[in-house]
Amino acid sequence: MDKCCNLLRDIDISTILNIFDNHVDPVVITDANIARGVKIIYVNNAFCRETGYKKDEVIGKSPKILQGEKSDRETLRRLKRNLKDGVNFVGQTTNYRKDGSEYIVQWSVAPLKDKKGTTVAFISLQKILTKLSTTKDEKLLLKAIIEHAPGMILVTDLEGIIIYANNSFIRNTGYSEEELIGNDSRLLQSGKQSNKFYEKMWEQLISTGRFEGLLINKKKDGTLFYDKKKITVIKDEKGNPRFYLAVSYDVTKEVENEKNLKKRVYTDALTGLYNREKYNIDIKRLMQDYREKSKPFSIILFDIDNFKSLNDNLGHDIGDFILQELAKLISQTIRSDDDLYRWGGEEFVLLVQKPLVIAVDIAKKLNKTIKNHNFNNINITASFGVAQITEDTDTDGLFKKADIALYQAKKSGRDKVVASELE
Ligand code: GH3
Ligand code: MG
Ligand code: MG
Repeated sequence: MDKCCNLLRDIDISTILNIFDNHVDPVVITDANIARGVKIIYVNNAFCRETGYKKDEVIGKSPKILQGEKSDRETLRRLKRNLKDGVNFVGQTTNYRKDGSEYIVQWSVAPLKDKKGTTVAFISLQKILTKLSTTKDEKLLLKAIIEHAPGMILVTDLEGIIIYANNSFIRNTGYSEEELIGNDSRLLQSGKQSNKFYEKMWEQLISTGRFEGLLINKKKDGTLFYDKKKITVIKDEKGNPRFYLAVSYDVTKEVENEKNLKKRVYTDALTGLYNREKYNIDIKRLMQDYREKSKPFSIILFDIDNFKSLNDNLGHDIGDFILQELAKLISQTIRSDDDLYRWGGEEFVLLVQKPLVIAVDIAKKLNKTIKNHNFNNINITASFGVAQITEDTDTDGLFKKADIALYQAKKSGRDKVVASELE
């Protein structure tokens, strides 16, 4: 024994118990009668606070009263073995409070010996682990997580009647809890998505138990928002569907940004018309429709006549004005299902889902419209080349045909429409 322990030898045990009484963590002392089964001879105040037992309810009882279904048998066996062998034990398991609720305890148990070296008691220093240890805590925490989650959470019954909405949902939609609970979740529908969309959503939910998609929903004040939603069916223990859980995010900003970006990518900055990138996408789609459904379409390519000299004589700004004014004029003249593109410089393309004869008529009308328009006391003309898609042409071949026709219009005096022959 070292000097330090010599000093401790004469210490009065009751002063140690006094220290334990006020210790923050539970302390339990049992007798050492392993053969009969050890009995509790001391518990401190922290033990009573944590377990709900009063001191006289546990003194003289077996520590087994703290154990239950989830107490780990193997840990308990190891504890018993260690105590028998007079060896310290460290371990953890589930224990039960007086009210039956669970907690996880970590013990460090050591034999307490008398001066002769005989084990007279076991002292167990305990720590309650701050883990979710009771169903009560669990419920409380889960409730808080759901209520304060950044995403919108909505629970409905199988008919779509709202039975729960979290804070984020309430805040974002502007509805109060009272207005939502018991109401049909369809009150959020904006009317911007077809019945078919919702039918498909329900169909998928019922057949797969899941749905993921972008909904356009409506807030209480009428504002529409993009609602990126994941819906899952919640089933009971028997596997029967009970509720729908919808978790969603308002992604309006992201969707608008993407739209603006797309718009910028596909729009010509000067005229606001579609650009060549958009043309390349659209012509592919028309080509596919033509191949699959034999829907004919034509291309009208037109180019302002003598624009260089107009620019040179009147200045670039006037040239820009003419281009913008022309874009406006043609956009107003054409039908909404025909698309106009600025191909580059003073060249434009019009895609019409019509056969050549009609396309030629449209081109002639545009030719006249441009010639008769007053561009701030400036008059201009344009030349047109028209071609229709045929079995043996691809998109490049089609454009080339229109370009050749346009070239012929220029060569034969400008201000006219030339159609590429249909082979
Ligand atoms: P043609 O009748 O044969 O088409 O003759 P053109 O002078 O119209 O054709 P050319 O290709 O020789 O000249 C096109 C001119 O278009 C050259 C350029 O000054 C002008 N241009 C091209 N893009 C712009 C633009 O964005 N703004 C302005 N102001 N002018 C442009
Ligand atoms: Mg020109
Ligand atoms: Mg040109």
